[in-house]
Amino acid sequence: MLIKTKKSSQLSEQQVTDESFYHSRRDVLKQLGYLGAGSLLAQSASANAGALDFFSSKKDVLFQQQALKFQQASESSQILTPEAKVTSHNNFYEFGTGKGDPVENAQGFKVDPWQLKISGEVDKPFTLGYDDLFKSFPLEERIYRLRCVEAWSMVIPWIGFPLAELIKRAAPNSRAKYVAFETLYDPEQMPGQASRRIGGGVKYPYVEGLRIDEAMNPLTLMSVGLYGKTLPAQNGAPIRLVVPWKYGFKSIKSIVGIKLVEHKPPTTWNMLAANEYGFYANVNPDVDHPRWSQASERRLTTGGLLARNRIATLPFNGYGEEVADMYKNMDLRKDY
Ligand SMILES: Nc1nc2c(c(=O)[nH]1)N[C@H]1C(S)=C(S)[C@@H](COP(=O)(O)O)O[C@H]1N2
Ligand SMILES: [Mo]
Repeated sequence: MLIKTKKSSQLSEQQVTDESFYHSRRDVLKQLGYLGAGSLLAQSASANAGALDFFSSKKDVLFQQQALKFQQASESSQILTPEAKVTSHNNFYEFGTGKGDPVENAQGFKVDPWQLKISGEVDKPFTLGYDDLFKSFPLEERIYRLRCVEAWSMVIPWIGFPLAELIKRAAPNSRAKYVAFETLYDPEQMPGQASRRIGGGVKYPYVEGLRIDEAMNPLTLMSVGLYGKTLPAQNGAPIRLVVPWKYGFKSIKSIVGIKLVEHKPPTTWNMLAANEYGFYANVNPDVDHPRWSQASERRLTTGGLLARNRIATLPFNGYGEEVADMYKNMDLRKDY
């Protein structure tokens, strides 16, 4: 699948390190004896592993190891989180608040038939059925970092289409200033909606919102799949939002309603704790959560030691080049 617009922050499949490639490089390094306890950083280093053969003297080998570390440092933001992790470590409170609850409780979730209704301040409202979700707009693959407000993050290969395409088709009118999203409400299928205890006290249905320019930004994706397959239920099947420069809670799952509206819509986490979760929720290492720091994050990569990979959090989750302009007249400490 093609990535249409490629900026520095948009990764292509060739640029990232997938799980099997990671392991094969690891084996090469191991054979060469470079995988001692002190050289963990070199584990994922380098398409140039073969080039190590050319370094004969001890000094040159050390130099090369140093170079590999640099390469690892710049590559660490690009290692794909393994599929098994992406689909088993989830936040989807409709299916329970534990990270392992959604994969367990969402297995029987019925997504076909589905109805996604686009309405509100538009000239051409429409509804998409299950099959329409996959064939109405050209699908593309986007590899994005997902930064949860809880300070962990993943790198996920999504499949989807720009939200802008869907909105354009609805022909918004001049009153359309915000976009309001709503998750399915079905307590019979979603145990978290039937029980305050299981659902963490959240008011359902889960709702989210974006300003219209944020919704129209080319990075904003409607996702129908990941790792080359349709979305697993626990990741928000059959269709969810992905806004890579914002905290993960903005990326609302299992959407049934998209409404263009004139006024800023209510959003679930903001309603629950306005002092902790703002409407904008742009990833920002300089604005701490009242109960923890947002300066760094735990990147979920592979199992083992790297699973505890602590890295610096970047403003706008590293997508500033594409999105910072939208906020140039705002105080992001106030509008967190
Ligand atoms: N409807 C709904 N959408 C949701 C959530 C939720 O609980 N319910 N959790 C959010 C949070 S906090 C995060 S971090 C992401 C996690 O997406 P993932 O499980 O696919 O990684 O989904 C977001 N979307
Ligand atoms: Mo999150």
